[in-house]
Amino acid sequence: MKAVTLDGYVSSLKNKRVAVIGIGVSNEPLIRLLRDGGVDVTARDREKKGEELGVRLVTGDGYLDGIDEDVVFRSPGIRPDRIKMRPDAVLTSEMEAFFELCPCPIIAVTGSDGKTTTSTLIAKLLEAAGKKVWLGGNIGRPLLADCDKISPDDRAVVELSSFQLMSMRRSAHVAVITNVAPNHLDWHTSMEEYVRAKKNVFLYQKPGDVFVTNADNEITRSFASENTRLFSMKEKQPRGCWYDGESVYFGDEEIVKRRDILLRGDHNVENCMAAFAAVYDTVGKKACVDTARGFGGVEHRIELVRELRGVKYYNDSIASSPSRSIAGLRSFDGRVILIAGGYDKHIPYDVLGPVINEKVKTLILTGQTAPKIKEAVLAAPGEKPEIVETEDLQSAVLAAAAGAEAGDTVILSPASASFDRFRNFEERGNFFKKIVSELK
Ligand code: UMA
Repeated sequence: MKAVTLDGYVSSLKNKRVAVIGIGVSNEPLIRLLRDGGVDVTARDREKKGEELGVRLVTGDGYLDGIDEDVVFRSPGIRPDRIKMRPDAVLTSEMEAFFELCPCPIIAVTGSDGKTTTSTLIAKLLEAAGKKVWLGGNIGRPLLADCDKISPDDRAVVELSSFQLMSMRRSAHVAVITNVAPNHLDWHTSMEEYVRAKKNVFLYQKPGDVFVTNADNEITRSFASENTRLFSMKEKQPRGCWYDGESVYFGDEEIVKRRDILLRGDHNVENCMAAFAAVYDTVGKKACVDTARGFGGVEHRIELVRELRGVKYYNDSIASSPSRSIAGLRSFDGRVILIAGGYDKHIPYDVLGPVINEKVKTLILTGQTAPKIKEAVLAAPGEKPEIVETEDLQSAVLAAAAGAEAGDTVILSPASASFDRFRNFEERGNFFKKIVSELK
């Protein structure tokens, strides 16, 4: 048991003045918790918001001015170096407090790609082995306010972003880094800073803790020490997970055949290996096999929506950039019917052209980027798909369904953001699923 309970922690802040910067998903429950615990809280945000919270507010321009509180909680999206506070004040965050207070072992997953799928897989594996699991973090659910409901025998699985990790000085009991590639370089000052943030997930581990990472990724491989559990698509790992082209192994033991993994694509074999390597000793082979067979994926990520008259419909609404759609298309063997197009972020589409020509037999376009995608396809070498231009997503789905035959795959993988017509990729994915479910 941890010495400090949630109540004890909140009480310890009662004789202090606390600032919470950023009134968003992570911090709202924190603000309520502190408020209800009688702590003197000021909430700050660049936007005018938070009136309903009933705490002192500093919002709009100047929200970062005059921070003289004793303890300052930072939202993930706000860089620590933008917060000018007293030298003796403490800078922390909802996630850092969670690491301090969580009474059960924490399994943390970070990486540039695959975090959400890997965290979800780990949660499913632990559940399959009978554990009560608390899944949260960057995946969208803050867990601090739940600390008093968590028992020492449970497991917390948290997805962590580099924004959260940047200021962390505690590591997880089991830390997983799926891979590292350039990302968020508009927020981090350099690639080096981004990499350094990621390393915090294992840097402060204690003896007996476990670190899992990708042997095939040059950057993460350089983090490995003797005890690291590596996973690899390419070479045998005596103390980790590996793939021989047919099956996934943990050391010498075969865990599951590729054809029994329901998730599609090599990147998902990697995600499975990362998850197995993290918890194989706790969950055993059966939980791995059952989870691989039963887990169809996280919503909106190459998610199988329905099979109708032999046609499979997949929702890959998360794919808001060409690279993400390329990964989606590559995960299918044959040529598919692709629905693409959306909000124009002014990114180049030329990389997508050759992959569409290789993997797509009918291309159904809709949205602002439709002309750019068409241009990229026409300019690229290879056999061109049939191109159909439609008014909106609904007509795109109907056109796809009308042209599809048994054995075909229809996938929404827009290679574009959703903001031309939807609030976010979830709303777009849900709309797609609704139309697909209504097909007669
Ligand atoms: N804000 C400011 N100034 C800033 C930035 C933000 O005042 O410079 C304010 C915003 O107006 C907002 C509040 O801070 O009202 C909180 O915003 P936030 O974006 O920092 O964070 P949360 O709403 O708490 O959401 C965060 C994660 N967002 C970011 O890291 C940007 C969520 O991940 C996460 O689900 C949530 O915590 C869970 O607790 C989202 C994300 O995009 C999905 N993550 C990035 C990614 O996965 O690539 C890192």
